[in-house]
Amino acid sequence: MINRVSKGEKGFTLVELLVVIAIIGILAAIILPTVFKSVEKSKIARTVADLKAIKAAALAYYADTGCFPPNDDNYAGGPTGNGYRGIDFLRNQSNVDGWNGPYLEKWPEAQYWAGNHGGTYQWQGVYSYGGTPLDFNGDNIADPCIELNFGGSGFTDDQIAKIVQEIDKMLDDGDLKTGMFRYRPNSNWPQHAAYYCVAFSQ
Ligand SMILES: [Ca+2]
Ligand SMILES: [Ca+2]
Ligand SMILES: [Ca+2]
Repeated sequence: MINRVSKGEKGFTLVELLVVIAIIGILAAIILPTVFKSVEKSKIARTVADLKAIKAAALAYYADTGCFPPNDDNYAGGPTGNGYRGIDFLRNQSNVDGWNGPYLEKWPEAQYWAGNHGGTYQWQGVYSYGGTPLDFNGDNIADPCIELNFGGSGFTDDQIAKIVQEIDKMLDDGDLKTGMFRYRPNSNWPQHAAYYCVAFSQ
């Protein structure tokens, strides 16, 4: 009575279960990286769109005023700190003749890289780091650029390099040492930041 149903007629054997579990594992291993990859891709596409929008705004600012906005690090120590990111695009903070903005609806947030800080976009302007100009056309004169700052993002240098490599492929020439988008083309450039040139200084 008790063992009326013989083995194999009902339910799964242990071997069958193990096979199913193994197949699920293999499928997950195939699908999950694809999902992560598409999430990464959308973040990168968003970053590329943000950088292009800031570039267009900087060129519009230049067309009106004949100069590029000053480095917004000038304001970083101000009372509202990060609230000053890209401030000259939003209001005429520097009291420049011809200013006819706002040139952006709001300054884009780069918060989506990571949970807490995730880095920021900063308007770097025409800038030299300790005597090393952020120069993109080899004339040793700094060119106006946007900083993609990964400080506080929690990423390792390797992870940052991977992300900016993907951005470079979509935005520029795919080479981090050349073109309009660069990440540490030599050791004199700062760590934790990549730069997108918006124009060459005349
Ligand atoms: Ca900066
Ligand atoms: Ca230059
Ligand atoms: Ca490049």
